[in-house]
Amino acid sequence: MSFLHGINSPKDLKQIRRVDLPKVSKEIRSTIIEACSLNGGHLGASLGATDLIVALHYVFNMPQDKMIWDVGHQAYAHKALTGRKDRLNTLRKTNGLSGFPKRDESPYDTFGTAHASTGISAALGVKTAKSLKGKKDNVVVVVGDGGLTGGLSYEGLNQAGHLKDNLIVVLNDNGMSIAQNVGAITQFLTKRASSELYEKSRQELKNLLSVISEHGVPLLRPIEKIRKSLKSLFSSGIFFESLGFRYLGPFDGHDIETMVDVFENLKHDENRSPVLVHVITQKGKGYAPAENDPLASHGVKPFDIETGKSLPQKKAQAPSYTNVFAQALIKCAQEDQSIVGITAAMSSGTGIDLFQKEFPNRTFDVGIAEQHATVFAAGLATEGIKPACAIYSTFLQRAFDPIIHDVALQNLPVHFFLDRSGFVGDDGATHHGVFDVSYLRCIPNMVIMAPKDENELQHMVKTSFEQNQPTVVRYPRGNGVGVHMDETLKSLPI
Ligand SMILES: Cc1ncc(C[n+]2csc(CCOP(=O)(O)OP(=O)(O)O)c2C)c(N)n1
Repeated sequence: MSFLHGINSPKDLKQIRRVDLPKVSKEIRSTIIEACSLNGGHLGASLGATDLIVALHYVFNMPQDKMIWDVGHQAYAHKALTGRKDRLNTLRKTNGLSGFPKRDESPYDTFGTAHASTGISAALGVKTAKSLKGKKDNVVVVVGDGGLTGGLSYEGLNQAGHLKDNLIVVLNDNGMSIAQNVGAITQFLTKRASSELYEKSRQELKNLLSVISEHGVPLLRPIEKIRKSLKSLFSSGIFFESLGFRYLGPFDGHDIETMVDVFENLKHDENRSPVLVHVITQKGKGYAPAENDPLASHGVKPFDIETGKSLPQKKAQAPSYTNVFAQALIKCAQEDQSIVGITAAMSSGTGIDLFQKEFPNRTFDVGIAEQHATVFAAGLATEGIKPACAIYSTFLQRAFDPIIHDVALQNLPVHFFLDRSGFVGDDGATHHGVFDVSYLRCIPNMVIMAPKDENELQHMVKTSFEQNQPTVVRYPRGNGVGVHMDETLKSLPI
């Protein structure tokens, strides 16, 4: 019997017995796998978030209650449960479903997303608007641990802790961004590190206790109190609690029954403070090839369901622009020790992973933080370091002010390499790199280059590092045109 067949809106989902919800998840996963096997897409994140999405839609009353997805690449199950299951196989196709939430696609898509770390701010806006109108509807935002590396998330948390409205933030923590997540906050979230510390302190306390009891001092109760506060000190909860949030978790994000209980409690919550629900999920959950290779499963090309292997593509006649950039960067860095590579959580997409293999100590993955990457690079440049900031054209939009204020006005030689300039295809409007020429040309002191082919790209990489001022090289997604590649890099006249 198919459960999903009869679900045309979240109302239908609510008719299903709780114990059967895992079966619904399983069916949704099969639909997602099938859709991605045809069109490609964000497979791993969507499979990982499916149980969470089923629990959220089971409890809350969408679309009156509101649900917002940070990035939104993980929301395929949300699309399946909100009347779009039969169109999932059109995902990312012309006239098909968008790969991200989109307001004009469905009343259940509260807010359009795709660029990371906007979710908390948007949800806080929606929640505040509801309160201004005297409405008590719930507003839930789901943000990944990757999305939490972006500074905008903290601007949202900061105001939410201040406004004290009962916004529900669900942290979907799978330890991954596209690649392994990086940064101090990520380590803080990783319970392993904190529990080691906690265990050590607990052991020391136990030793102390045995010494004290030998002397017959009845100190058991105060010491138990210290033990409890130690536990909270070493849990990731303290971070959010100090920002004015209540912290619940961490919960198993694949245990639907528990999540339903947690969300039921929060649904009628009259507390005047925001809450963070921490759930631990596994990227690619339920599909072995995706579980085994979560990095590759983040964004997949059409594949064979049985093996998980990509379907054979037409053999490329020329190297990709990404690869040509990476090889040229490596060549330049072999000659010039001052060159470093910077990526904002896109090491494989930008080719910085190849640079990292050669120069691990000269590579910086700053997290999903393009704005920070730009100012960090400007700081490096003041000390004579030559930063190569490899960022997709669409994501550099976020760094518009730092490019002007921190880089260009100080005429600092920061070198931007904009992959995915121009149209990008399947990811759609939010990802097209079509604004960079307009938003960069108006900025003083910038040299902007666009190669006509892959050979010219490699020379432009060298040329960039010879300029004592900011430079940008923009190049498209995909493969070059197949021209002869010069062995030696040369300087081009500006
Ligand atoms: C501003 C911005 N930079 C880069 C990206 C590319 N990107 C898409 S998803 C993703 C990782 C998101 O990690 P997380 O939020 O933890 O979600 P997960 O895929 O692990 O579920 C990145 C870096 C983006 N969407 N937005």
